[in-house]
Amino acid sequence: MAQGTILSSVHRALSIGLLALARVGQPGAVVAQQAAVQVIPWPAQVEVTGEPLTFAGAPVIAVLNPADAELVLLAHQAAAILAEPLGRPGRVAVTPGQGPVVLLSVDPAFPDTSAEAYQLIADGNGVRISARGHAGVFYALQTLRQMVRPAPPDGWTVPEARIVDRPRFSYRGLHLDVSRHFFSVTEVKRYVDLMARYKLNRFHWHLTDDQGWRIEIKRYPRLTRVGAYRKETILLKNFDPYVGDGIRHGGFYTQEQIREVVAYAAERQVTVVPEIEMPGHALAALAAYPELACTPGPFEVGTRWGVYDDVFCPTERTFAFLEGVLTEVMELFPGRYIHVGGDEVTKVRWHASEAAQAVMRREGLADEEALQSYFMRRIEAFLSAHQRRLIGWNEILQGGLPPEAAVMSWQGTSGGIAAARAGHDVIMSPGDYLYFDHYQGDPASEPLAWGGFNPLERVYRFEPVPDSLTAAEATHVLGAQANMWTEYVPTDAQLEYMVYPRALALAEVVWSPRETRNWAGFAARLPAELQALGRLGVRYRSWEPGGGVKP
Ligand code: TNX
Repeated sequence: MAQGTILSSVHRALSIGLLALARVGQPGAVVAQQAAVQVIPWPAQVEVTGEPLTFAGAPVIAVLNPADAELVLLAHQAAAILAEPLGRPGRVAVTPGQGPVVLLSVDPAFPDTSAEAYQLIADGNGVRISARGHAGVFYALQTLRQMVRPAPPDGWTVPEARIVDRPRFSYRGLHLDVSRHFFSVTEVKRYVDLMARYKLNRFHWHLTDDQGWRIEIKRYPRLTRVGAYRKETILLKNFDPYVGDGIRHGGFYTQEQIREVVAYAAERQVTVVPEIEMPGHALAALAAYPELACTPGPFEVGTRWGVYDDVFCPTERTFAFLEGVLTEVMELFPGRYIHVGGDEVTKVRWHASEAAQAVMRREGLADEEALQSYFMRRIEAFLSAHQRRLIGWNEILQGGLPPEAAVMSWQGTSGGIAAARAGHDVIMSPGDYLYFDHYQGDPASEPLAWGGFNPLERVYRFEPVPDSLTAAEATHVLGAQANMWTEYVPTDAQLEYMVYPRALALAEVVWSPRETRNWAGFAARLPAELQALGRLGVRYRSWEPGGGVKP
């Protein structure tokens, strides 16, 4: 079906349903000020076609395809989404009825083939949203949420506009480390909910690390019974001499809770990418099962930050264990990518271990770097055999990697460039732009952070596709992701302070067309959205110079 046919069928549905148009009054001065469309991330095409429109009564949300259960669910989500700016929910009518209508439709012949693309038309008939996929409808609603305002006494107003939108990148990620500090299911859901508002669609859940194992694995109950708790946490950056706080810290998610989060995310068009760290950052697992290490142990769950020498030993026992873990992980997470870490693996134990050296001899591996590559190839083969794809931090490139494996470039973009040139898919996640554990202002007036300096504007200026890539190589850049490591982020309030508003800058980097990106425009649109976040109780950081307020 051509676009014109879709539109005319939408028009037909509307003219049946909209006998009484509820457009009231002339746009007044207040309404006129709202004429500018204020949306983050900025859409691909925005055309303001007239004066702001004002409608009486609550918006009636209708669907063009009432047999489509997922679309009907979206209509109910729409009622809640619009309640936020309007202060009261819209009314859901499954088929168009009377009154100003927000009409949702999914059309397999929608001209843009991306399931995330959509069109939104606001005119005297109301608002018409169409898309090829449900994701597109969801994103249109996030756009609309930012466009509507209440119009006293009981109505609403929206700029008359036509928006045609699609994401620049398919992978738009935000990460959360729940190992260094544990965050409850409630906070994790809120994290996902907030990211979905800005059309971010991949939640990278860093579930295991030296300082805590956070996912229940039924085959290996000691992972959470022992590995989910540390006896204390290092105080500040007090490495020398070490001083701990003496307070036990921990927690984990049951498989039921994981399923709950995965389903919650799916309803918001977010895919969860779980990370199970190997062969390094594994001390919590070794505390639970010391036989997986190259030395006898015993080990205790990490209480300080940084890199530990005790890593998984590359034995058959370890591979059997990890395959058991990954089997349960794959049952819980339906997404294509399974993140297996691979970063910061010291080779001290492997070098001194007879078992590790025997594997090197057996496999004809020249050195311990080649042994790590062998380790990753074994895991990759296992995941591939189960139709999943391995993703890991850029160190997995060392020593060679199967072409299907994807690379997350954290040490600058060079790992990503090398990976794209070698034909791997890449997610850009460089520390010097996209690490949200870095400072946002003068450390003297900020809460203690890891280091670095990534203020809002720097995040905004990140460009995921390096100029040095050819057009063909650039197609391997699937998107970008910001990482939230939580060594120095012990509370929900501080988490939100570190992530907002930087996640809004990230959203525009990964969604909006490169040529529309404009810092001044973003900064002008930001206050309205900060107000919206404030209404939700999000403890974001004020981004003006000197605006840091400790949470
Ligand atoms: C490096 S980024 C790490 C993390 C730390 C982070 C702190 C990466 C793959 N590894 O384990 O939390 O630095 O910024």
